Amino acid sequence: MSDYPEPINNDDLALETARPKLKRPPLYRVLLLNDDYTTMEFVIDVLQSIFHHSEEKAAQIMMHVHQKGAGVCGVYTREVAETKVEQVVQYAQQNQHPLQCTMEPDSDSDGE
Ligand code: TYC
Repeated sequence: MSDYPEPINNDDLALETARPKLKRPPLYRVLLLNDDYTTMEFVIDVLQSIFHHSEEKAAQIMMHVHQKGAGVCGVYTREVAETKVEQVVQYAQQNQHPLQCTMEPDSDSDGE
C-alpha cells in the first residue's frame, strides 16, 4: 500500500466562475406600538436616544404612531433590530411605561 494519498482526479469537477458575494442580508423594521399611558415626551426621548432621530423626526414618528397605532422607527439587520427592541423594552420598564416595541421582516428589502 502506498504511503501517498490517491491522486485527485479533477476530470469530474465542474469549474464554476468565481462570483463575488453580493447578496444583502435580510432587513427588519423595528416598530413602536401606541398605548394610552406612555407619555409623548418619553416616546420622543426613545426615538432620539435609541434610534438617533432628530427631535423633529422623533416628534413626527411619535405622532404617526399615536394616530395610526404603529410606526417604523428604523430598518436594520436582524441582530441590530433585536438589540433595539430589547433596549426599548428595558428603557420603558425602567421608567414604568407600558410602551411596546416589536420587529417584522422588511418585505420591501426582500429579493432584488
Ligand atoms: N398615545 C400616547 C399618549 O397619548 C402617546 C404615545 C405615542 C404612546 C406613541 C406610545 O408608541 C407610542 N400619551
